[in-house]
Amino acid sequence: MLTIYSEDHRHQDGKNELHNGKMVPCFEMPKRADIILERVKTTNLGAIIAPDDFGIDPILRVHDKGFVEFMATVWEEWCAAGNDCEAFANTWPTRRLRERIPIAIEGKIGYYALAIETPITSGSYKAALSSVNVALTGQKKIAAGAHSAFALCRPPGHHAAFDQYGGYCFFNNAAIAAQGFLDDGVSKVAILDVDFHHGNGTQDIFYERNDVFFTSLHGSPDYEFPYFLGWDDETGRGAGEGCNINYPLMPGTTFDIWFEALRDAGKRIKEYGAEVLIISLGVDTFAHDPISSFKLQSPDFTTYGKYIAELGLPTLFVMEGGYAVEEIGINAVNVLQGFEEGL
Ligand code: OKP
Ligand code: ZN
Repeated sequence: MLTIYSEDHRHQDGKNELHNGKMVPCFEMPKRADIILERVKTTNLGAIIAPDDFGIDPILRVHDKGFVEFMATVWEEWCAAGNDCEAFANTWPTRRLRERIPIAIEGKIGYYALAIETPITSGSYKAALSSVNVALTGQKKIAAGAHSAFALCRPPGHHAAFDQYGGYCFFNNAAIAAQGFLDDGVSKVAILDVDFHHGNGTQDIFYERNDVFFTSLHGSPDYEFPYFLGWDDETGRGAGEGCNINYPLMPGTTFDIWFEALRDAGKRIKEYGAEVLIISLGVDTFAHDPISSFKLQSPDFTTYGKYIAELGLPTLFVMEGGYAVEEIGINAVNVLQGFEEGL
């Protein structure tokens, strides 16, 4: 399987995040991609190529223009306001406040942020653009006839909504790739999100559409981030009714329960009639992940990769989360190797 990778992910290198009341080193760190890349190499998964540059037009197909402009200028505005540290939001347009975009950057950042943990740094925008290019390069390879590709994206993307960043995500790489397939002539795309966290951003972007089917297995929002979306009564709206399926699962969920949900999701993808599949590949379902609570073991990733291949669809793997850094390469590449075994 072909891997797409860019060194530019290094430009997102936040120092700290607020976790359980303390500032701790960011879980989402450059080493995550380094370890995955190393595993791709040692397992001889296949060729590794650098991405092409697609500019911002494909991003504007799924994200708000004001939001993309904010991402491009936030660091400059943050520094111009006299700050000499990473940028965080601290105020939000919550219930009964107005959703009007303030002029001051401290207000604007709260308008566009969905959570507090993600530091915006001098290189965030550059890294986010490179991650989009990695996903789109994989998408183009598949559109040109490849059966699969691995977009080694970093930073991740599935929490990034139409006009919001957060949860370590800036632009929604998987959503941009899905729109890329549609723009290249595919009529039905499915996105299967296996990250431990609900893909609220992807759901948000396609909620009222029937050309992208979104399904996600994740820790129930009653207990886990992003807390405010991801229940099983969220099935899509308008034309999108029936094209969104969530599998909220209890903390402590083991592989047998998880895999049963995955097989149900797979069945729904087939029923939908998807022509192409995108996997939002988070491996934070691993038992030893430091911020998650599922119980998958490394061999389980191979098992489910094999099942994904049995769906018989051209498949783009888009890297999302996974914070047990030493094992992230084994777990992510196990999925890809399982997929190849299942062909
Ligand atoms: C990004 B991705 C844990 C708080 C978690 C943010 C998690 C973002 C996960 N106490 N806060 O889906 O892997
Ligand atoms: Zn996650």
